[in-house]
Amino acid sequence: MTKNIKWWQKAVVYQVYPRSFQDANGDGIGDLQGIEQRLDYIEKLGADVIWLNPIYASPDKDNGYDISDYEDINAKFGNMADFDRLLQKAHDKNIKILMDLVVNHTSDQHKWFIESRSSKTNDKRDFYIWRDPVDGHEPNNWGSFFSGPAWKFDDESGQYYLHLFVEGQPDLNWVNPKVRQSVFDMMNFWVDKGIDGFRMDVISLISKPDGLPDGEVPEGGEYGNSDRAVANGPHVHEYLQEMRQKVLNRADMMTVGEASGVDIDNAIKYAAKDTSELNMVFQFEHMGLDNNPNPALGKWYDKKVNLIDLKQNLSKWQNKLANKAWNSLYWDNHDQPRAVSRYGDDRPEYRVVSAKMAATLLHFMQGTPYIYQGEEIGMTNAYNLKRADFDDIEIKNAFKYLIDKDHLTDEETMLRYVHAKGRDNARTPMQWDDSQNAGFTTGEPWLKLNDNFQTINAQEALVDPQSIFYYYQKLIRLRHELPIITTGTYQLLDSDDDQVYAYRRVLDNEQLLVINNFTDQVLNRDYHVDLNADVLISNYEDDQGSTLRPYESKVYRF
Ligand code: TEU
Ligand code: CA
Repeated sequence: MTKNIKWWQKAVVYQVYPRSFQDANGDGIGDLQGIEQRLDYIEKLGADVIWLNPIYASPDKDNGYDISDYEDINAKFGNMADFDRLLQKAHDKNIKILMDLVVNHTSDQHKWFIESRSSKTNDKRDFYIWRDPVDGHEPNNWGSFFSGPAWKFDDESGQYYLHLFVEGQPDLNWVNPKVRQSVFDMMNFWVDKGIDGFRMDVISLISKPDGLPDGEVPEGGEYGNSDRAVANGPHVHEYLQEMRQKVLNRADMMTVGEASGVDIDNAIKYAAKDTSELNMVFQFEHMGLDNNPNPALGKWYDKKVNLIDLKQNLSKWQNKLANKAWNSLYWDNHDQPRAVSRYGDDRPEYRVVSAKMAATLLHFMQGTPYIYQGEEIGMTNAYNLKRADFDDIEIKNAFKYLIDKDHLTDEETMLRYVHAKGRDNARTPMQWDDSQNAGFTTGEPWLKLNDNFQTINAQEALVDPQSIFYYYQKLIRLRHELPIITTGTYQLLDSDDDQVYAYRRVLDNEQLLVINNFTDQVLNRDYHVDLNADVLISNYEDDQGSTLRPYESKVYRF
C-alpha cells in the first residue's frame, strides 16, 4: 500500500481566507500581495498546500461565493499578475495551491445570468433553472440555505429562478451540456496556469432531482429542506466523471468536494480509490452533531458536542472509508466557528492545552488534514461582536428570519448562538501581532477584530517554543515522516467512555496509541502501556501514566 500513496494523501492543507489574512495596501481588506508577504509563515508551519477561498471577480453578496467572472480576479484582492506571482512564489517554496471552484451557482451579475434573465428566448435562458409560478407561488417549497425561499420571482419574464443560497447566487442548470462545457473550459483555463487542484463548493448539489419535488418541512419550519431534496442528485456522479475526463485528468491534481448532505455510501462513490471522480470530500455529519434539537433552528445552538456521538461518527468515517476511499479531516473552516472554542476550551487557562488536544485527536487520523488560518495559534470565537458588527449574510438572515419573522428565538439567545456557531467567528482578521489592528491592516478592517489579539497572535506564538504553532508544526512533520499516520488501520478504544477519546493506529508491527482527555477534569485511565513506551508527542511536559490531566493529550509509539 505504501508504494501507491499519492502526494495529497501525505499532504497537510492550510486554508487561507484572503479577505482576512493580510492586507498589503491599507484598504482594510486582505489581498493577494498580503498572502505573498506571509508565505514564509506558512512555509515555516510546514503545510504542503494552500487552499484559497474564492478570489474571483464578485459583487461579494456572499463573500466571493457569488462569482461574476471566473477568469478575473476580484479587484479588492489585486489582479491576475498578482495571482501569477503568488502561484510562482508558492511553487518556489514547494507549496501547492488549491483553488475554490464555485459552480453550483454564479453571481446574478455573471454575464451568463444577465443574458439568461434578459428574455425567455435568449440562448442562455437554459443556463439557469427557470420555472413558471404554480398557483401564483414558488414552483416548490425549497428553502434557501441562508433562510427564506430558494426561488426569486423575476417581474420581466414572469418566472422564478432557483437560488439555493442567496438571491444573488442563481443555480446553474447542469443538465444543459453547454453549461458543463463552459464550466470545464473555465477550469482548464486555471489548470493551464499550473494550479494544483480544486476545492469544489457544494458539489453534491449540482444535479437537481427530476421534477424538483417538494422537500420535507422540518417541524416548526416554513420551507422544505432543500439540502436533503437536492444532495446527490441523479446525475452528479456522471457529471463528475465527465469533469474527470475533460479536466482533472490533464494534470496531477488534488480535488476535494464540499459535500453537504453526503453519507458514507455516497462519499465512497465521490472519493473512490479508483479516482474516477474526486480524491476526497468534506463530509458534514460531525458538523451537525451539535445542532439545535429543534430542527427549525438548524445549526443555531450553543451546546457542546457529546463526545460519544463524535467518536461514533468520526470512527464510522475512519473505518468505512478505509481501503475504499479517502477522508478529509477538519474541525473548522470559513463557515464554522473556531476549533478551540467548539471542541476545546477557550478559557484562558485551558486554551493552549485544549487546542493542542483537538489538534492531536484529528491529526493522527487517516485522511488529509486541513488547518484553517488562525487555528494554528488557537484563535477563538469572537464574542465581542454584536448584531450590528456582523457582516455574514447567513448571520444577518438568521437574525432577520428566526427572530424578526418566525419568532423562533429571541435576540439575546440568537446572539449567544451566533457567538457559538456564526461564520464570522472564523472570518475576523488574522491576528499577526499586538500592534493596532493586529498587524492585519493599517486601515479600517472590513470586519471587526477579535478583541483578544493582544494576547493571541502569531508573533507571540513564534517566540514561544511551547506554542500551539510549534505543536502543529510537529504534527505536520510527524505525518510526513511516519507512514503509519497515513496508512495504518484505525481502532477506536472504549467507545462508551464519554470523557476520553482514545484510539490506535496499527501498521504491521508498529502501533500508535492516541489518548485525548476531552474534559477539564483529572481522570484516571489505564491503557496498559509499557512503562518504557515512547511518548511521540504530548501537550504536557511529563508523562504521568494513567493519570490524565485536563485536556491532556499524548501519543505513544510502540
Ligand atoms: O458552503 C456550503 C454549505 O453547505 C454552507 O451552507 C454551510 O452549510 C453553512 O455555511 C454552514 O453555516 C459553501 C461555502 O463554503 C460557503 O462559504 C458559501 O456561502 C456557500 O457554499 C455558497 O457558495
Ligand atoms: Ca487590501
